[in-house]
Amino acid sequence: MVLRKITGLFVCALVIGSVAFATAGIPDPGESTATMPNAGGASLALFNLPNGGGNGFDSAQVVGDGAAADATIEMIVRDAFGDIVANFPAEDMWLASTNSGMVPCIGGSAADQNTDVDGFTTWATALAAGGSDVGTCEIMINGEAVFGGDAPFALAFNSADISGDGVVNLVDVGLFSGILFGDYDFAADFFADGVMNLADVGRMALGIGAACP
Ligand SMILES: [Ca+2]
Ligand SMILES: [Ca+2]
Repeated sequence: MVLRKITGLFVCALVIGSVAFATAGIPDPGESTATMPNAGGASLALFNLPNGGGNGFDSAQVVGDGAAADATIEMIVRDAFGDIVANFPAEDMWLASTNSGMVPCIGGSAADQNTDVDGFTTWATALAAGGSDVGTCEIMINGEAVFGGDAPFALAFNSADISGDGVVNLVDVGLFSGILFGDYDFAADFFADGVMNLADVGRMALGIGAACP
C-alpha cells in the first residue's frame, strides 16, 4: 500500500516534470536540426542589402578567397519528443549573428517559408539586412538558438548598409571610402576575396538607395 502510494507520487512527479519541460508541437532547439549541406566546411560570406537585393544563399563566397559557394541552410523542426512540427510560421524562425553586427530589417532574416508537412524549411533567398559580422550565424526558433545538426554556422555577413541603419546612403559611401583607401575591413569587402577593389565598388554602387521595405 505504502509502496503503491510512493509509486503513484513518483509517476505524478514525472508527468508534471514532462509538462513543465516539454510540450508537443512546440519546437525544441536540440531536437530541431539545421544544416548547410553544400558549404563543404568552408567559412562563408554573404552580401546583403536592406531591400533584399543582395545575394541569395547559393551565391555566397568563401571568406578571404572569393570563390563561389552555396550557403543554403536547411532545417527540420521537431518538438521535444522528436516529432515533426509542421506549418510552423516562417516569421518565428530567423537568423542572427553572434555579435549582432548583422542587422535585419523587420522580418528580414526569417525563414523562406513555414515548415512543410515534413517540418522542413530553408534559408535560400536573399536576406533584407544591413551591418556586418564575422562571427557565427545562429538559427533562432522562438528566440532560442538551435543547437541540433551543425548550427551555428561559419557564415559572415556584410552589406552596403555599412552603418546598419536600414538604408544605403552617403553615410555608408563615406564609410566605404574610408575603408577603400584605409585599412582593410571585412565590413566593406562585399566581394569577399580579402582585398578592396573594383568588385567591391561595384556592389557598393549597386546598393545605393536601397532601404528596408
Ligand atoms: Ca546606412
Ligand atoms: Ca573584395
